[in-house]
Amino acid sequence: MKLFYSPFHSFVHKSLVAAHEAGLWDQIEWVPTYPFKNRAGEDQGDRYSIGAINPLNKVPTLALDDGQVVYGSQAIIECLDSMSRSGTRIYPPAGAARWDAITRLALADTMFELTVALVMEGWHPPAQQRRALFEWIWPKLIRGFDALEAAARRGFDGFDAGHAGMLQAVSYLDFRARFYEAKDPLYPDFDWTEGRPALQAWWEEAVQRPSVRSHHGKDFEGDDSAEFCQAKVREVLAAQARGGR
Ligand SMILES: N[C@@H](CCC(=O)N[C@@H](CS)C(=O)NCC(=O)O)C(=O)O
Repeated sequence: MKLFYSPFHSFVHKSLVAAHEAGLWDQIEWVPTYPFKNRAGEDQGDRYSIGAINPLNKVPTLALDDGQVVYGSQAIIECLDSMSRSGTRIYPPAGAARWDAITRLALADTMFELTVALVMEGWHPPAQQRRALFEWIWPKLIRGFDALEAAARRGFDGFDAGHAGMLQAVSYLDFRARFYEAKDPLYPDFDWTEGRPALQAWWEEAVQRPSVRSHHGKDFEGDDSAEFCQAKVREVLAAQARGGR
């Protein structure tokens, strides 16, 4: 199977965490995809577009060997979890633990997407940035971090899909990841660790997991050309054609 994803390893990717936890790391062909190089005016048009296999043209996107495409990171990690070869499952069975895990996943993933929106807004010159957007998003992020701190204080039992989402969301906003540098008009020096010792302690332990160390902080080595990406899109389309999809 192929995973189309952006190989910036300064933050934790939950789909890579899920693949590693499931013992599927070696079953995956990594296809570097840079969705924002598709923006008009930057780079060369749609060189990395995966719109032919995912109408949203978003990463991550998983393509199974029979051509079935799974997108939406929650769908991807649930799919990987269902194929686990390691015996580890990050989706608990139906019940309180599952509702807690998928609710934390929803929180973390929304925090991640809101941070993506801030990053994109930050690409505009300061005078053109919409202050109202920052004023709308920041209270959600701060309450979100506070909710994660409260959850960490109550304590966690094991490692689940929500934790994978937390690793991604927290690391993406972290100033050390350099995705969101000190240029925010409201919180230029935001440091999520301040006043959140339980979350920080959880983070420091969680990043030691082999599934995180597999990629976090490591440069991607391999072909990340647009030609490679497009060749892999064509392979997915060919598999779909063979299967009558
Ligand atoms: N809901 C999606 C969000 C994924 C997402 O926001 N991906 C971004 C990269 S960080 C993307 O591909 N953006 C390209 C675009 O929106 O055109 C998921 O969880 O998979």
